[in-house]
Amino acid sequence: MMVESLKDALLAFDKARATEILLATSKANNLDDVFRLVTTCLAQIGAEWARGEISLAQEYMSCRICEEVVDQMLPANQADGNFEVAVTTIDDFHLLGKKILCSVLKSAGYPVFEYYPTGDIEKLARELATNKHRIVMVSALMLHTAYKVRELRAELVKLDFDAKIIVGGAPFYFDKLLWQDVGADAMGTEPTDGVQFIKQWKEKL
Ligand code: B12
Repeated sequence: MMVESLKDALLAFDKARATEILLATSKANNLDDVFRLVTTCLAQIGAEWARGEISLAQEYMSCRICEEVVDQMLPANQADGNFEVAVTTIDDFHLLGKKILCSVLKSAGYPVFEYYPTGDIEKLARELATNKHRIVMVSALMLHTAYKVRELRAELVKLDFDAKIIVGGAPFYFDKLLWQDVGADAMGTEPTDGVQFIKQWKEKL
């Protein structure tokens, strides 16, 4: 119901209506519900675009509107710890999920080092090892970028750097075993899963 209303508003480029729906969701529930609503709605919009039912402009604008509204709702940065977590995409310019994830981690008190989309996996691995990022979160929205996690793992092994890799994003939800296949240590479906994994692993690293 909410998904349909939001989708209608987004596809009509009706930012005011989309804002109303997202604000009502955040008041009635909590931010996790807002993130879930946005993710579900944009997944449907992506599927409609893939079937040729809507234009790329509608898909793009839907994401932009969500980004603008969600930006105003994201929790404040509370990060003051010294355990830094790395968050990245690999050659993937779908950045909204990563932005939300970083914000949730910071609000939970974990400083985040954000790596920007790069195709140079060897360099990324070197930087992760040099900066001693023992927990690396990768957001991947396309199948071929999800497979790049396997290359990242191989590069980290070459450097003899043991990091925990947690992945999230559409390809991992379509194929529930993909995270194991690409050599990740875990998969999260919600940004708060990232927080849980840090709590679970931090002491052991
Ligand atoms: C918006 C969108 C775009 C926008 C992106 C704008 C931007 N600045 O981000 C634009 C129009 C630019 C775009 C471009 C493309 N896109 Co696009 N896009 C989407 C769409 C509709 C929504 C993505 C999104 O923002 N979702 C909302 C966010 C909030 O959700 P999320 O990222 O999943 O994140 C949430 C959770 O997953 C979780 N999470 C995410 N990561 C992680 C990580 C961890 C560790 C944890 C714990 C949690 C977590 O937290 C978030 C909040 O809850 C998806 C559809 C889909 N199914 O996702 C297609 C989709 C990803 N795109 C697709 C494609 C094909 C493309 C293009 C190749 C199209 C083209 N021919 O040009 C390009 C490639 C761009 C590139 N090089 O990266 C395909 C990929 C298919 C595949 N098999 O790989 C999809 C699935 C659409 C489809 N159904 O076909 N896209």
